[in-house]
Amino acid sequence: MSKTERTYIMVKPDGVQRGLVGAIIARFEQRGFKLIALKLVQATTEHLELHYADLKGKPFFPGLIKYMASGPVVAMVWEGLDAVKTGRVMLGATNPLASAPGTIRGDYALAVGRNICHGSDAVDSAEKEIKLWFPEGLTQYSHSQENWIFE
Ligand code: IDP
Ligand code: MG
Repeated sequence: MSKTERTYIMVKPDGVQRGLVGAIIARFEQRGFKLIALKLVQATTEHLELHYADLKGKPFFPGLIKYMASGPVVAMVWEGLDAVKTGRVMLGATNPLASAPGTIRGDYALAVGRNICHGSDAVDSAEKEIKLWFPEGLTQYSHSQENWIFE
């Protein structure tokens, strides 16, 4: 766990279509995380198959890839203390019906196959996902609120 831990967060096509991009960004900003990268991308099937390589073979895999390619996604990198685990807590459980109210999925979604937002599940998968979605690299800047967010 470090102040500069990074996680890959992605608003899925349903989150974009439902106008939830701003609400999701606001939650990470307000929590104190630093925005490191952000872009709107129409991902290819090949790219999504790499992103979800661990799930290849699951019965829902073809539907998942089709869903994720059905419109643009918003790809983001957020940095801060325990960003990966905290990002997952903010997202809620994979199945929105099991996600606590107050979480992103628990507030905005109902179906596991339309759960509006992705978040890395471990530091090593975050590193892989950040490289996959941002091969161009990330922007460096200092965050003026840092001394108010951390001791
Ligand atoms: P996660 O997104 O919470 O990490 P994963 O198990 O990595 O969950 O699954 C990736 C995505 O695949 C989920 O967010 C969800 O959109 C989809 N998914 C997972 N399980 C199912 C299922 O049983 N039916 C349909 N889609 C599923
Ligand atoms: Mg996952």
